[in-house]
Amino acid sequence: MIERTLSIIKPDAVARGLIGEILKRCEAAGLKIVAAKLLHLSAEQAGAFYAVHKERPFFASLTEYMCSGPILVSVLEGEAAISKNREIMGATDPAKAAPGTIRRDWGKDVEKNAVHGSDAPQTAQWEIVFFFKPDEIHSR
Ligand code: IDP
Ligand code: MG
Repeated sequence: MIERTLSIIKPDAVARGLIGEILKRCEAAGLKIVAAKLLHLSAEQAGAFYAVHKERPFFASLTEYMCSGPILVSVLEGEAAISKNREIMGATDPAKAAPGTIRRDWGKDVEKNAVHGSDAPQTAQWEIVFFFKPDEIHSR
């Protein structure tokens, strides 16, 4: 089934000049970039995006990190896009991520792990709407 998923290249990866390398992996996996923009989140926006984690001990540090610099948010579209993107991202902790995954190659630690990807159809839908208006998404 053709799906859409939300991808974020996080501040540490943008700062290290990895936008091109990471998007190349997405395209190589058959995921089309149907929307994209560079944003610098406010603390309020980062908190709202990660609201599901607000009781976790790492919430304050995570939201501070996510607004520490610009991020690249994009919508990826393709066959099983949600699980395919999670697959090329690798496990949350780069040290536990499979060889050849984005997080294994470029994540610094369990927090600064280079990328975000939606984890299910419902979250993908919510996360895409969080960042994009319908007319900013261009299927092709
Ligand atoms: P995911 O990004 O692989 O879906 P989640 O459990 O949804 O992982 O966590 C969201 C984000 O919170 C992670 O990508 C990472 O940046 C951060 N995070 C998760 N677990 C930890 C932790 O144990 N310490 C610090 N940050 C964490
Ligand atoms: Mg998650």
